[in-house]
Amino acid sequence: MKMVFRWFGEDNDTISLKHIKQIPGVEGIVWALHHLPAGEVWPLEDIRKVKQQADEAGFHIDVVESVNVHEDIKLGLPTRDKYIENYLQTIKNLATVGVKVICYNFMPVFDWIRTDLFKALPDGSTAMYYDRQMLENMDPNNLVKMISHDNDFTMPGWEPERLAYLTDLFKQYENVTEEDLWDNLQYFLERVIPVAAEHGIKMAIHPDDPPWSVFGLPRIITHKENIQRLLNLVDHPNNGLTLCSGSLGSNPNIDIPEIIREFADRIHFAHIRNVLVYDNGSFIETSHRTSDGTVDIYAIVKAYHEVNFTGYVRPDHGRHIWDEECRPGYGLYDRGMGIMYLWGIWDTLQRDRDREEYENVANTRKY
Ligand SMILES: [Mn+2]
Repeated sequence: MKMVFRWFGEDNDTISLKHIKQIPGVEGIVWALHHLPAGEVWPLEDIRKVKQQADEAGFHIDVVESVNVHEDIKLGLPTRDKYIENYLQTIKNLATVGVKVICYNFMPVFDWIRTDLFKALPDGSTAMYYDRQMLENMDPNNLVKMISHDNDFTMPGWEPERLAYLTDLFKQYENVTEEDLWDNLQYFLERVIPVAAEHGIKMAIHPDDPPWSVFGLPRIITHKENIQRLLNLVDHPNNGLTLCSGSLGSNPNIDIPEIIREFADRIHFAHIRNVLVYDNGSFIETSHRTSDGTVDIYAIVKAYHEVNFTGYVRPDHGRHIWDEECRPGYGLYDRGMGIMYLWGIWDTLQRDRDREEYENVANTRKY
């Protein structure tokens, strides 16, 4: 696995590249041009600027997260062709600096959803929390007010220009079914995958977070069968996944190691993190350690090791610990510890495998 770390850019992140450099084994930053609204072409000049910053710090910029998909594409409006053209141009521009993977998602209106960004855990740290009961009766406008009141950062997926039209957007989605969304995703992928492939870029869709319908909006990247359907929409190696253990893990019925084994060659990017799912279906993000949550992180890393995973991996979110002031979910400390937990499992598995192979060779020599 190739370890990478999400970085929101100069003046847009509390964490410096210098600090990221001190986390063992991190080779690249996962980045985006966060100042651009979805649908716009990413200018070469801006892309090269990030490339240069990464070069100076000794990082690659192979993975972009996210190039957001304009709502008109998800809605299947006639204007989508213009936005798809822009998307293709962004792909071409990203290819010029050697980008290899583009993470994106196809969730209507909202990206990820939480009800509390700083919920206290028993150890005194805070983490992002999703209250399932609270959301069932909630007006989406109130959630937006609450979430933006809670923090000072513009968060990916919650850009103000998008949310200002919330009521309009909901109206537009009123008659959009899951099947419509599948059709619109297929239309998008049929145009994007050939161009991405031609430019050496793998598209990696992020599962819906959480993986079920919220506020009555359709959601489709939600479980194994639908992942299979997504891969079949355009059956090409460059049509792949960002497998997020935290998103899928908030549904405890999903067998993530099984998904890893089955779709290994289509997983281009792995997000690894843990969540603790309560009996009532609400969940909170926890440390990466298996025993702290519901997701078996050990079994997940083991599955990646078994399939000889050579794709990119990042710790996804972390708790806010040691009084760190940071973007919700994106502090330095807990994600740094998460990486060391992942390396600990990986290195142990690797050492065991090396020893087994050595012993096999030694045994063969004996006879
Ligand atoms: Mn994720």
